[in-house]
Amino acid sequence: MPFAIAHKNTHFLSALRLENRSGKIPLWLMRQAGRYLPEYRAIRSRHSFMEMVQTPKIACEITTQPIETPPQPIRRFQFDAAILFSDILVLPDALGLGLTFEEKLGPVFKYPLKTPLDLHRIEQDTLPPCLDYIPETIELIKNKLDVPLIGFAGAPFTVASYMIEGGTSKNLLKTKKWVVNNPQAFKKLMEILSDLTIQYLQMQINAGVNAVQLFDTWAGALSSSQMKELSLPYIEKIIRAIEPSVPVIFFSKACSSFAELIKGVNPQGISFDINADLRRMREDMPHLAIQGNFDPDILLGSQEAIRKEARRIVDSMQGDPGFIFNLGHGIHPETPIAAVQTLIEEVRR
Ligand code: 1CP
Repeated sequence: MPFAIAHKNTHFLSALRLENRSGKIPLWLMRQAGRYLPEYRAIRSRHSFMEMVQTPKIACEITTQPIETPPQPIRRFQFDAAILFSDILVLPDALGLGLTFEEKLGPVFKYPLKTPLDLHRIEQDTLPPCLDYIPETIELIKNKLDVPLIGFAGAPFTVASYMIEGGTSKNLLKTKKWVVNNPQAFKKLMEILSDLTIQYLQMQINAGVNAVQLFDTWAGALSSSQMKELSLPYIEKIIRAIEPSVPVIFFSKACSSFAELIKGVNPQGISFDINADLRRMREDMPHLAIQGNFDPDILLGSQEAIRKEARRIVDSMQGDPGFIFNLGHGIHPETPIAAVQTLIEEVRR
């Protein structure tokens, strides 16, 4: 296996290679550096989200949780990996779509792709230099961190859906209209995005990330034949380009439904949504790392409920050399710190 380990904490990277025999289950949480943390909210009250992401010192501080500043999760919770503080939508922002994050609305693009005629606006062979803050941030982080750093990008379909919808959408109907009425133009969009995503991830790898996660949150909006024809080939292209240098973990809220298809494009690991029975998934995919899949809603419940569900997942994957504990989706901003503490304690027991 080509992936080098240069950290004191090796559990996460060895689990990705299915070689974790330490008895310790590696653990990190999607959105672990986000809004549930009071210190995140304190910084956020002084800056816009994009300012935070685009200022390497701030993005580094949020990712690495330095020991000098009071409670920060890597130190407080001892996660086994950190994830770059950024967003899947910074790539379309760099392509000129004008991203802001608005209270209650979430991400909003000022210049969405309204029709296939807009494709010419984003067509380019190389990454815009305005993304240079990303490697700068990663280099700062790497100097501070003693756990592996995860880089990431959105998968082309999920990123395209935001570019077409102009922001968050319940049913992705504008996107589905493109898919149905203009499949050729949609493929063109996926081609542009997959080529740029490969460059974007390679830039992160060159700057020092140790693994990458590809987020295809909304893939479940596609039928399986649409997934096969319009999305999967581009995911496969990205994985093939990236895997020789670092492992790729694929995440979607639809991983349970598309498990067989995703397995077929050979990511090193799959991060499962809450619906998956991980032990069954392990029987179906003995050679992939499996990450997941604690229901983040349960973190809003009682301590006993949290302990019980954590125990159930840990018991079902006990001794598995390729298991990484995570949530089935990002942590809710309302999650109490004590709930995260309880979850981690129970997994570590
Ligand atoms: O207002 C704020 O403070 C912004 C909140 C926030 C944060 C903390 C957003 C806006 N993005 C992030 C960070 C983020 N986003 C990370 C890195 C940090 C970490 O994990 O700790 C990552 C990996 C993401 C990825 C992301 N962004 C996804 C894929 C994962 C997922 O949660 O499904 C998606 C869909 C986005 C879009 C996005 N960005 C922000 C929000 C609130 C959303 C979701 C909007 C929606 O539901 O449509």
